[in-house]
Amino acid sequence: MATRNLSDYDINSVPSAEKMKFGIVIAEWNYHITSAMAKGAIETLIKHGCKEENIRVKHVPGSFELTLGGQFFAEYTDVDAILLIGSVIKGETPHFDYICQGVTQGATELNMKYNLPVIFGLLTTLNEKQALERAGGKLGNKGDEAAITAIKMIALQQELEEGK
Ligand code: RBF
Repeated sequence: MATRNLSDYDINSVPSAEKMKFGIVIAEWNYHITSAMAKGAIETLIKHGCKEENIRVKHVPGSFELTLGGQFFAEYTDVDAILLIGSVIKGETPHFDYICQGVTQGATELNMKYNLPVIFGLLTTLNEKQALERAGGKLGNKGDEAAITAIKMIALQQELEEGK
């Protein structure tokens, strides 16, 4: 099966992000990868109308800390969505599985607990090459995908809140 390019989307299907506020949590592990993902996410949000001052960026040490970083955003700020950006690369120990499982579970719980879009921008790859390919390389940028997902989920929430 061909892998989808993460930066390909129907531009007309994306609502305006002009009035939306975003929090981005970036893991410092594999920072050459996560910073490229965050750059993609920020550029995509701005491309769709988001104002720079409505994007707040914070860092956490590793992907395992993304969940709590996201919770801090949900508790202490008025953002409309939170993007969790991390890159976990499989090593020789089972650490990979525990971290991926922890973040997946954690992100899901934040979505439910706060009724807020918390976007899973986590690359879980077998090696660095696969991660680079998905962080602005030949398979696009998962940061772009996370940004588009955040905009769409906020728009969906607002639509239903307004009874549409
Ligand atoms: N954090 C990541 O974001 N990506 C990784 O690939 C990653 N690999 C790790 C491998 C090992 C053996 C350890 C001990 C930690 C790793 N972490 C990684 C850091 C982890 O997410 C977390 O920051 C630390 O375990 C401290 O809670």
